[in-house]
Amino acid sequence: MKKLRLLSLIVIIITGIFFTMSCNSCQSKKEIVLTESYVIKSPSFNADSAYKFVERQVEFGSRVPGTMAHKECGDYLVSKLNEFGASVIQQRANITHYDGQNIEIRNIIGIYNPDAHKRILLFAHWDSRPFSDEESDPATRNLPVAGADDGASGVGTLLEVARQINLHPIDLGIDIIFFDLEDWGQPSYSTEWVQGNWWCVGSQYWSEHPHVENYKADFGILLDMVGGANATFMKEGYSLQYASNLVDKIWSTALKMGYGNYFVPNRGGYITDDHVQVNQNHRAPSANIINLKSDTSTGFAAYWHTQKDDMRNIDKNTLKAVGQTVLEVIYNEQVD
Ligand code: AHN
Ligand code: ZN
Repeated sequence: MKKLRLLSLIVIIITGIFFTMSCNSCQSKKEIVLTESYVIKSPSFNADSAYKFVERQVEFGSRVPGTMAHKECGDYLVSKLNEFGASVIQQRANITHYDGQNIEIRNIIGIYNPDAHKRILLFAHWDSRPFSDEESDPATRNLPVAGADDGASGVGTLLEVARQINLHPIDLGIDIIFFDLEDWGQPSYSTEWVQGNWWCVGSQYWSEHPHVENYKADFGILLDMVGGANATFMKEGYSLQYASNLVDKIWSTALKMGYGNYFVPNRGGYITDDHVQVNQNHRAPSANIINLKSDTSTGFAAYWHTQKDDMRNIDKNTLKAVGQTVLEVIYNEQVD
């Protein structure tokens, strides 16, 4: 915090010098050029650290519920949240999926300042999709995705946020939830469609059975596919419908910090994602930061739900833009 204040002071002094200099010249030109300088309040988000958290998850293998990789990665996420000073609650439940299969879900929740009234909810899904149904080759489309971007990027970013919160404590309540079973919706090549909500099952379960009775947060932020190079975070439909002020806050914060090339002003479509049930069950007005594309047939990055969603697509600059924006939004909130 001391370093941060010193940095802020230096920025203010430099700005002051600049103003004094520009005013000398403005007397002759008779105009004042106001340069906007934004002083960052949050600790620095370390993208190298976040990248390693993404990589570590991918190393376990596809985190498909029911597999060893899923179990081991879940244990890893619990241990990291503990290491970063959060109290951890795990939520387990059995659900029946569209094919009649019984699946155990495991939502992992890290809590800071459990008694604080003002709370922010941060979430991402940690499971991987069991098929690569956007592959055209029938030989590969039944293989699970590596899920570097689709899953691991959001979780890795939030682990780095947790690490920073531990290093720079705040008074706000923060709840970080890693939702399970987001990505086992029926494959796009299905011929029989079973009626039901098969996407976002972990968040659906939590929204109906929160870890704390009558749980509510002041707002929530979902990170989904936040690691791709040149990602474009369009303003997603449900986010604007349920949490337009929050969308403004996030996007304007990103813009002020120079991340306007990622947080674009475009309006995106309505995406069925973990924030929908959180919003509908009034747990928190929530926005989705998700990489949306207008030049692909799916509306997502070209590698989405294919065998190509691996570490080669993960770009530290994107992780930095998202992580620093989330931290800045958090550290600008005041406890009232
Ligand atoms: C659908 O395409 C229905 N939902 C996108 C949500 C998602 C899938 N995010 C990651 N994988
Ligand atoms: Zn997916």
